[in-house]
Amino acid sequence: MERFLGGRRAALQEHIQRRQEVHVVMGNEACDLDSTVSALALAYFLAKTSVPPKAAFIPVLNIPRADFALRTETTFLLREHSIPDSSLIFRDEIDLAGLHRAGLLSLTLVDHHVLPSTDAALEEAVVDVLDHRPLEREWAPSCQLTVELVGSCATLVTERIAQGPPGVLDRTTAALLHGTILLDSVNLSPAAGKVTPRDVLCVSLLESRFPELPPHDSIYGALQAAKFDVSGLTTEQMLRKDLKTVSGDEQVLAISGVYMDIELFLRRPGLLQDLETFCQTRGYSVLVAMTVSFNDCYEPTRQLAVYSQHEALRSTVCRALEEATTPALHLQALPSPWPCISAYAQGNTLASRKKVLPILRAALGGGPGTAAGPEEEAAPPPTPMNSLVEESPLAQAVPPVCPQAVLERVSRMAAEQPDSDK
Ligand SMILES: [Mn+2]
Repeated sequence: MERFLGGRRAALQEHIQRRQEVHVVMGNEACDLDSTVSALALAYFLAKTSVPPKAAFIPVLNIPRADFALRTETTFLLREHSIPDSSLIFRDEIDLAGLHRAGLLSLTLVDHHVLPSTDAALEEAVVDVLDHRPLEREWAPSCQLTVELVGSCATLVTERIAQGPPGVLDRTTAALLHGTILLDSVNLSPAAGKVTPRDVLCVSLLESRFPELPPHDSIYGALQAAKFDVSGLTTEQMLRKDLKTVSGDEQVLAISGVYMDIELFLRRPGLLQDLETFCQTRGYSVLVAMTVSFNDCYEPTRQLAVYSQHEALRSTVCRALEEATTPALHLQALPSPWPCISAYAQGNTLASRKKVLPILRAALGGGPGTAAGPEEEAAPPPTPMNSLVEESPLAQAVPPVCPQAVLERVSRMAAEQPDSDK
């Protein structure tokens, strides 16, 4: 696998130059671990088994390279298996529309089967679909369809590989698929309601071929921890990882979920400059950082930092938060080292971002009618995960230092939230 990926860029160039077929395997725009691993593993399998192998099989990560650092569980797992970022090909590094116009493109979709309208032209190039969500649209009979409601698309890829000739699966591919199925199925926990017998079977199959694969709890705990590990991110990346905006009549306010204690956040080197640049380049008048961290008893703590260069606007937003009654946030002012940042401990730890958003919207003068405005959340959130700041399966998850406690809680939460992200 490592060698295969390392050679993709050269193979792509060569095929373009010689006007030979380029067969792209691509996941969805959220580009979560499942989409990434499914694309890598299936492209590898197709390259190994296609006869004659005249097409270049190219796995494509369906995000710009600049967003990859935010997929911390993916960067973690690939790093564990010595796959460098440099051998990955991202959406902004390949001209799919151009390849298609030149008649060179075949497309296999994994982990989704509805292309966004901006990619509608690529539909004609689709030859194969592997997805694990309910079929939403028809495809031409010439297109191979594998749409099965299992816990992870990686399960369908594993099954495809298992049905193929023996000896194709290598240790790295197996480990990537194994970790992905465990993460998506909430560690095969029936209580979480994600796992199916086929996911379990694929995990056993991978383990029977590679008995040295790590125990479920350790790999699941490590991936779950990596998902929320922002220690390697810049302030800008941290703010972008889990970002939503609300628009008032004239102002745009951003609210970011930040997974660290507010005191540490406020003391980040270069914070003010980073906040100013972040808001200026994106046109935000106010930025609210909702930090989520955990105490020794694994209870979540929520804190708020309100930043704005416009003092009157910051005061307006702060007052709205302080005086909110539906719900009351029970804010307590915290010392802030910066005059343009107001900081609070949020006594009402149950008030997730979903509850705080309407308060902020009202403060900006936007009526309830703007709630579903197209300007809000027009782009998919950069990180495909159940945010800790939302009411999600992980909303009250413990920090993943204690795998048992995590598993137990996550399973319980996930079971209560059947509509969480895939
Ligand atoms: Mn998936």
